[in-house]
Amino acid sequence: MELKVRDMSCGHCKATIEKALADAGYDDIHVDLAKKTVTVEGTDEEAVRAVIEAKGYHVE
Ligand SMILES: [Cu+2]
Repeated sequence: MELKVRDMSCGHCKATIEKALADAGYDDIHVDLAKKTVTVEGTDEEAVRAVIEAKGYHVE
């Protein structure tokens, strides 16, 4: 799935979100800072959203 996370702005944001999702057991994580998107394997959008929002970011 692909989620829009507009408040990612730099490599630190990218690393934080990648690590949080990896720690939560997700694979194939791709963060695109230019497009402000997070792509990850899986179908439970609410669960992925919770992981990202726990780090202080906002998923649209
Ligand atoms: Cu940042």
